[in-house]
Amino acid sequence: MLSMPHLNETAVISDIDPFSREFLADPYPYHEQLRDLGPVVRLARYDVWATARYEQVSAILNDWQNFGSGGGVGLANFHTEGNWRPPSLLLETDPPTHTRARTVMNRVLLPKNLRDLRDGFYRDAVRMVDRALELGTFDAVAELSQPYPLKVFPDAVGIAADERETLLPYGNMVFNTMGPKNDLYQAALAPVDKVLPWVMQRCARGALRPGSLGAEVYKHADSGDITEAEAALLVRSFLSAGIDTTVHALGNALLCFAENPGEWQKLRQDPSKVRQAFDEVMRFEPAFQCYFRTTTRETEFSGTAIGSQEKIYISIAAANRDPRRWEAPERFDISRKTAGHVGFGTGIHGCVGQMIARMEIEALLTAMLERVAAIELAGKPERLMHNTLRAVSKLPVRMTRLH
Ligand code: OVM
Repeated sequence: MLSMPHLNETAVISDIDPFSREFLADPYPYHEQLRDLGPVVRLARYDVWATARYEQVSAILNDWQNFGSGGGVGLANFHTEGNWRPPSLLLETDPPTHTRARTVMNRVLLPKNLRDLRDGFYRDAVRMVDRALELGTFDAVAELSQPYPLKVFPDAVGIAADERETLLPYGNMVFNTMGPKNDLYQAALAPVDKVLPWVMQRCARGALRPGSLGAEVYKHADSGDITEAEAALLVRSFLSAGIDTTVHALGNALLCFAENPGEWQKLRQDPSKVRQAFDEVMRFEPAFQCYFRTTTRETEFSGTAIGSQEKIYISIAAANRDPRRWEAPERFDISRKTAGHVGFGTGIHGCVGQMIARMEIEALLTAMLERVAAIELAGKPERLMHNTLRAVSKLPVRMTRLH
């Protein structure tokens, strides 16, 4: 099979550039083109494979044996070129190394370790929502979607309160450098010499509050499950994966409700649907839109022969709006059945932090549901230009307080 060259005659070559300004500004028409070109497409611009259909995206994410993460989950192949940081022990590894790291993180993030965080998350949410409501009209990114996760999540991880804003250029670096070495990549990487040492200092055992999630990771170093250096890397994964994702998921949630006021009213009528509503945000507008896998060997995929050590671009956002899978995918509808969306990924690398992310977003939305009668846009939202994240950088809104 693998040596049959005719297999590749069916693979469509496209000149779509998923990291061009035009694509990033409005990806959805391009997603449709990519999906319609075929189950797997060759991107001429980067000489990589791409898939945008739900069936293929979920198949690849559930096949770590053929589609590995050890080569990194960006465009660059770590096996042939270096990277600006030591690889993540979690994101950028395959079994058995991944399994060992994931088992530790699964234990640290067990519901019993997260339960006690809920009240604090809710108190901070109430405080920030009340402050925003006093403003009435405000930038929801500056007042809510940035400061809220930046307060509650690092508190939970256990790092000191000073200089936390450094986590924003760090996250920007982590996610933008998954793209090609364009201007977005270069600008994000510029502060690396200042930012990366700061992050690693904050991951040290002695820098973490006793009883925190970070300290829990180090307990697994004490028991010999992982080394001290591996514990630091796993704490780094919290700081890498836990800020931008939640900041932008919250921004996207607020944008969805500001643009679909009827859905906010629907949710107000039944606030117990808040979890379901957030899943629809994650389907409709996943913050982490795309990433890559690297083939570990020659493989046949959807009728196309793919060589070993080849990169494949995976569009989460396109899969989540594939009309082959979803009814009226362009409609933001908090009542729909969202099960199966890939906004948190799927398979062995599926988001390990989703419980804590959900707790954060649900606490903030719940505080809002108790206080906010209506949300409306008070100006034009500004889009963040970013290689892999879809988000707003500015979201002018007016929120009306419930009496
Ligand atoms: C990590 C990491 C970084 C970015 C994202 C992510 C979505 C993990 O360093 O482990 O998961």
